[in-house]
Amino acid sequence: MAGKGKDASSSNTKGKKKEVKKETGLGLSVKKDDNFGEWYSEVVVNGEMIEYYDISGCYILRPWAMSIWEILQTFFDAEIKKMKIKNCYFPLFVSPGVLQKEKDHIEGFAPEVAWVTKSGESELEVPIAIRPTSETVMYPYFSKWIRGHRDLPLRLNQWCNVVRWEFSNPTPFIRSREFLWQEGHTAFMKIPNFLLLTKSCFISSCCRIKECLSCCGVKLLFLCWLQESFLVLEILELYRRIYEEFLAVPVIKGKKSEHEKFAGGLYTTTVEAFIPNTGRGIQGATSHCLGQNFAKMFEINFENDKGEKAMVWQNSWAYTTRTIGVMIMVHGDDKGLVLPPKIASIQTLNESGIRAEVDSRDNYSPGWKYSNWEMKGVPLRIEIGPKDLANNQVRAVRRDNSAKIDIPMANLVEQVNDLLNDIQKSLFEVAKQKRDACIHTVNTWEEFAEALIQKKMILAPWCDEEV
Ligand code: 87F
Repeated sequence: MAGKGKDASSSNTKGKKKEVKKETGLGLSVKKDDNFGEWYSEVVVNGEMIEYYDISGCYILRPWAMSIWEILQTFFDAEIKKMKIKNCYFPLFVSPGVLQKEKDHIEGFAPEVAWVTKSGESELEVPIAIRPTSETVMYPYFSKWIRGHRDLPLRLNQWCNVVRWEFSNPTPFIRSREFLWQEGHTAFMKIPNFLLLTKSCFISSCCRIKECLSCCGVKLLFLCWLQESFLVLEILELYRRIYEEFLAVPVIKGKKSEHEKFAGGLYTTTVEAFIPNTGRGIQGATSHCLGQNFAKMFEINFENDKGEKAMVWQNSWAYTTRTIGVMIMVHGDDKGLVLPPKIASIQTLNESGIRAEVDSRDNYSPGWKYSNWEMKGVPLRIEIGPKDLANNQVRAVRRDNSAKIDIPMANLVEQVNDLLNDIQKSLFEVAKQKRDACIHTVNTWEEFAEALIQKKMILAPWCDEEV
């Protein structure tokens, strides 16, 4: 191949690196452990995930990022459909009237609500809000659509964008003013527990719920919350799978404290990740049991099978494009992105179902191309040189640990599949070891403060009571 590009991978000295960066746009100017914030900004841009935009806190998601979102979306969408959850789409705009209905819980959030006040040159008679979340948009229609117990359960989901005008330090994927998410909203009638327990399908599910709840520290409420928790925890398990099975990021399932829960609900469950470089935990996704709070506000009532008026119970749950940012922060290295095979849009060997792309650009040298794909985090690179051809083999190079493996052509599909599975597993294990090495158990306030300074993830006794 005729190459006019420079081989960035072979330039180690500082001077040379700069030269390469100027000439090719390749290479990062900072190391992950030296300046994490700067490293992250460079990785998302040079890895072609993000382009900065001229409105602060808003970012362009380039195809490389969007394809990851689509893979997560395909998985989650199929799973929720199995749970009889249906997709819908509600408008982006909220009238001030309904927003006001929810004023108690929205009070703390009000500064983040963005408003449209003008069309062209004329002021709108009534300004309209842009959804920061869709409770107020959807629940008036839940109230209209739910009449009798036969209308229940109502299980809806929407894939959309929301806008929250954040003022703290915006960060691509992690904290942006507009982001993509799915938001699920369900309404159901609460069946007395003895009825549930006579159904074998629920009995077998109990075991799973019990497990999850004990890890969240909720025990006493187990029986009476059984039914409301069921979907909440099923969704939470899907969120765990998104992080652990797709993004290879270990998470901890848990229940938020009273202080941190969604104020509009009864309790909030969460998957929490940890970023070793910052020593901070980060909320991965939440699944809420709303109880009857919104049903009261929006009068979501129905006639039960005895002809009596009753009020629905509700759940809501969401995960966002933040998932991608967490994955980048956990796996990325000094060469750029490191993408787990399951979410990488380019794997190898399309025909056998492996996502692959041939880089046949003849205006770049092989070395330039290696660095380029390393920056973009492709899990496995396959090189075929004249020697390889003569020996009827190819050379595979792993992105995660740089290992080089020669593969006979005859075993290509099988070995590549094995390698991709191994990379996926190994990324998770390495991330988990790193995370676990940061977990510190403390019993006193002094130990707590010290562990915090050392950027540890703290395991401490917790009663969730104010003293
Ligand atoms: C910002 C502005 C206005 C979060 C906000 O988690 C309102 C809100 O209600 C707001 N930021 N929230 C809480 C969202 C709760 C809930 N909504 C449905 C979810 C899951 C999906």
